[in-house]
Amino acid sequence: MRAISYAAASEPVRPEELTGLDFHRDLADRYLAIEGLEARWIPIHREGLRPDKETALRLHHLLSLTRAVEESLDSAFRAGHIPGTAFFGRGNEASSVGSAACLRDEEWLVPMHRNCGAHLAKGHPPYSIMAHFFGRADGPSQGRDGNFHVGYRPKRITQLISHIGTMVPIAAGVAWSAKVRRNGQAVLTHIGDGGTSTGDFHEAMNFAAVQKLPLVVVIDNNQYAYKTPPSDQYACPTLALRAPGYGMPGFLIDGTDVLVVREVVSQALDRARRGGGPALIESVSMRLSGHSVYDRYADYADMEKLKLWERERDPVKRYDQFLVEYEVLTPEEIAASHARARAEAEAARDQALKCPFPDPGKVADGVFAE
Ligand SMILES: Cc1ncc(C[n+]2csc(CCOP(=O)(O)OP(=O)(O)O)c2C)c(N)n1
Ligand SMILES: [Mg+2]
Repeated sequence: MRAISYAAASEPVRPEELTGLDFHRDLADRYLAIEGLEARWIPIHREGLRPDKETALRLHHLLSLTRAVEESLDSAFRAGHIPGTAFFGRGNEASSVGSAACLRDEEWLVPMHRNCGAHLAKGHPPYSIMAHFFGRADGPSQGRDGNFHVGYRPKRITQLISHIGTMVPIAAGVAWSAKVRRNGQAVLTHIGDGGTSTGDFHEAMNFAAVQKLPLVVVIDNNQYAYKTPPSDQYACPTLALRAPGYGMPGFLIDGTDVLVVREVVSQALDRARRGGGPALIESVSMRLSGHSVYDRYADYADMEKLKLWERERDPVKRYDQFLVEYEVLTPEEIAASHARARAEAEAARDQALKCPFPDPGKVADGVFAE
């Protein structure tokens, strides 16, 4: 499966074929690639996506660790250890891990508030994430901010600005810097389906296309923006169709399959590194928990649909099943990997709970330029 060189893969799709897309049904064994005015369905050959054992274990660890870190944080919130609120990316693990795992150490990740897996895949240690959530001195913001409003400079992960949409121009700026420096690096950023309705998003996409920046933008379409479903958010059948309007290739993929995400994102990053310009990838998943820990999801969500996605498109379970079906790992190896991830997350949580709170006298340190 080669995502970018798809020309001979299938007949071009007629525009009317895209109306009434059903993300659960229509992305089960293929994805959509759009270049210029042509869109094509690319069949997914799962055998061709089979990772070697070392890669398989690494991806498994990251997916499982993401789930375990968020579950540990959730229980810590309920025990009163997290001030304010918390957002989790349950359902989004494959999109976060599969994309950020493609970045090189020296490249920048510009994540959003549901990309715990991207932080972990880029190397942000669970202890640092936990200390941040608990407002402790060892957190990157030393108690000044909360939840995934966090970056991690040693691993080139930018700090999040709360206002939805504002990080896309920043990602474009980082990519512009890479282009000016001719350092061969690409930049990866994530944005939500709701975030694509902001002016900042459009400005950044246009700028990135005009300047041919090495930027890969992943839209994590988790089918809700707080309570707003896609039908009340945008009128095009897929957000990937915006890509040709900006002048870049677009992809619509199943974002719950870590190997599909990894394949398409790595192709787009390679193209960007070679000077081919930006790409837009709509990665579809389902937000499997409420908007935040306070949200009463069942009050407004289509619970039948949610249960279907939970049963058939849970990224962690799906990858477990793939690994067994394609005989990459044994069920025992998978169970051991889950146990390791859980132990790592819980050890990080326990250690972070022992970390002192910041010294109040240092609250202004680093805030103003000397
Ligand atoms: C400009 C702006 N408006 C509102 C908010 C409050 N808010 C935070 S997350 C969110 C939902 C965003 O939805 P989406 O972009 O789909 O991302 P998701 O939360 O679904 O991952 C909202 C409304 C905000 N942070 N910034
Ligand atoms: Mg959303």
